[in-house]
Amino acid sequence: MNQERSRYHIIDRQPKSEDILTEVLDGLSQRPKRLPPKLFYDAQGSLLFEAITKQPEYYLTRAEQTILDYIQEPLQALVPHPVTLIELGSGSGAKTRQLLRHLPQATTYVAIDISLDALHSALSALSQEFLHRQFIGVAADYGAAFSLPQTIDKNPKLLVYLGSTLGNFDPPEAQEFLERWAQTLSSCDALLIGIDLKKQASILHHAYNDAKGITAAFNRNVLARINRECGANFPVNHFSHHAEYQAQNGRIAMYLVSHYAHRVSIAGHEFVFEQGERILTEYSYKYTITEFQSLARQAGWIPLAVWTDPRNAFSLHYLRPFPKGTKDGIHENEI
Ligand code: SAH
Ligand code: AVI
Repeated sequence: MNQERSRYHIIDRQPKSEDILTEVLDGLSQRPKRLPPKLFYDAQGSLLFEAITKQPEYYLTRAEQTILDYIQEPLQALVPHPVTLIELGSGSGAKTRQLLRHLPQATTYVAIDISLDALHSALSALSQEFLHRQFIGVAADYGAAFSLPQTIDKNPKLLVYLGSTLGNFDPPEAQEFLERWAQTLSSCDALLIGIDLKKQASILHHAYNDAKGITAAFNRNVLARINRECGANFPVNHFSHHAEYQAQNGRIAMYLVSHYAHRVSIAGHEFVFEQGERILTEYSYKYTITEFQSLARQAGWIPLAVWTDPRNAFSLHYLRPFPKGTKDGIHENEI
């Protein structure tokens, strides 16, 4: 046990329950009511997400893993030697395992995830498989003001953000998020990011409405979590999962729909629900390759490579920050 513990180190900067309560009260005071998707990922939610990735309808994970496998050689050549991998929203670490196998030059791996349970199980497994690498976990909200641990080495960095998790931000927030990382990193560093592609609406619809109802359970679990952690009394089984593709915005929108009119109390605050009223729990934006590259450029990144799976369902992009003091990667005195 001690030996296992010593193989990785976790810095716990998880949001506190009062911060979660504040976000819940703020979100439910908006019209329409909303809850931030980061609340999905308690221990149970992380397991349910893993189960989603195994559903036949949820093509995203398999498509991205296919790409990761077939780009082993070009990726190894593009990525600096040695390199520190910094992964945002690492989840179960299944894709990290592929990356660590493909990138022997990755001497240090830093995982940043809001779910402490997911971090422990991923880092425990990875650190037992890759004995000669350094493993650090940071349990934190990467959307809040966030700094990298001071203890990480000075090697060039590869920021890794997979699963199309960027799509859970609205495009302006996504741009701001990418801008923040472009400013934090240097022009020797790089970003490897997975982005789900726009496609036929029915494929997207089924991916977020799987036949076994795992996505529905994942969606409803957020209410069970709020009941437990914020002292609320949501009648969880009286909310239905609803996910639809909103083509005009290029996004999946996921809601919880109240079956009847009722009141919910949360830590002494009361919220009225009408019959059929919806809580927005998640957007999942889809991009074309050109749309994503244009967003990334506006955020200070130069696209260097992009790969897709054989069905063109998913894209994986490799980018570098613009050198400091340049615009669009061109020195200002050259413009
Ligand atoms: N990268 C994995 C997991 C994607 S699921 C994959 O591609 O399969 C999204 C992951 O991001 C979860 O592990 C979740 O806990 C984490 N996450 C979501 N919002 C977050 C936030 N604001 N800060 C840190 N981690 C977050
Ligand atoms: C983590 N994120 C990219 C997933 C997605 O597809 O937007 C979360 C998810 N929501 C429902 N199914 C999966």
